[in-house]
Amino acid sequence: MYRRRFLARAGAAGVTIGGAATLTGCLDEGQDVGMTANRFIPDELTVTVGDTVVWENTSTRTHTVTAYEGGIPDSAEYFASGGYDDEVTAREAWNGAFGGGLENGDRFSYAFTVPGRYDYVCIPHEEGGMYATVFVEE
Ligand SMILES: [Cu+2]
Repeated sequence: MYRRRFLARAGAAGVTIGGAATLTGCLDEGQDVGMTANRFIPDELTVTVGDTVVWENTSTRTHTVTAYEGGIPDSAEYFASGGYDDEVTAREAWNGAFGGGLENGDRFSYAFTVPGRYDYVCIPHEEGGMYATVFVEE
């Protein structure tokens, strides 16, 4: 259900999902989600269980990919750039020494093994609305 809706919208935006996602002028092969100064591109992505999503910082600002602990399925393993085990630790690390920060060209990946909805955020740009969602289908 999500996939169809996403693809319909993605088509308009020029995004192709399927092994390698591309967004002209932003994403290169092998990346699924890129980043502008204050956005994840695309901000909604639908994948299948078992898929690995690759984020790449395609901007010149430092960003994080940090899952909302209450925004992922209960049985899913927590994820955050920097490899932190939970959201509190990820936020403390960022606030303390920019832990988990992705610089231009840095990548972060996560293999989705549990279906459901995953909401995540960029800690330094949360107030600017830099958060996004991955939908994982069976
Ligand atoms: Cu950011």
